[in-house]
Amino acid sequence: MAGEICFAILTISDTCSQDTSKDRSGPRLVALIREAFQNAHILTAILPDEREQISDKLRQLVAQRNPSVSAIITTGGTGFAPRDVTPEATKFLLDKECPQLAQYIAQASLQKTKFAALTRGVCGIAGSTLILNFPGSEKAVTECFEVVRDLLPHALQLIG
Ligand code: MTE
Ligand code: CU1
Repeated sequence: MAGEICFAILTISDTCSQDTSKDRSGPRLVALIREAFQNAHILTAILPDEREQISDKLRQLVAQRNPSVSAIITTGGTGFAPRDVTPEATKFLLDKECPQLAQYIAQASLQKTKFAALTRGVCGIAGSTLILNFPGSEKAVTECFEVVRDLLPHALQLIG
């Protein structure tokens, strides 16, 4: 299965979209996925904190075929700032929410830092693609990926 999986990593940040060299969490996620899923196909993109652009990109990835995208992990735009709209852009597309998964990530994150209470990230399924919203720091994506890593193979198998 590992060789077949296609992931998409979406960095969502006004700063990183203007200067892609500032993106730390996207490349970190790519490295973590490569480590966990050898031969995984990984697409990456960087977008500003614009709700419409985020939804359009997510919709395009969910509709993609050959290869179809099994999972999209977004990083950034989950907080309380006025321009943080990643969860809204994601929810708009979801067919199913996976609140227990989001809660499990939150629970594990809160063991690391109380500031984990300041993310609003959601998890859910759109079409046959799992979408996970992670916060926008290298530390946070490392902690959040650690939580989902062992769940992903079975989760993706169930989605089909
Ligand atoms: N979750 C984990 N696991 N580790 C972290 O360091 N940082 C928090 C939170 N979630 C953090 C975390 C902080 S400080 C913020 S402001 C929110 O994620 C929102 O981050 P974002 O706006 O970059 O998405
Ligand atoms: Cu913060």
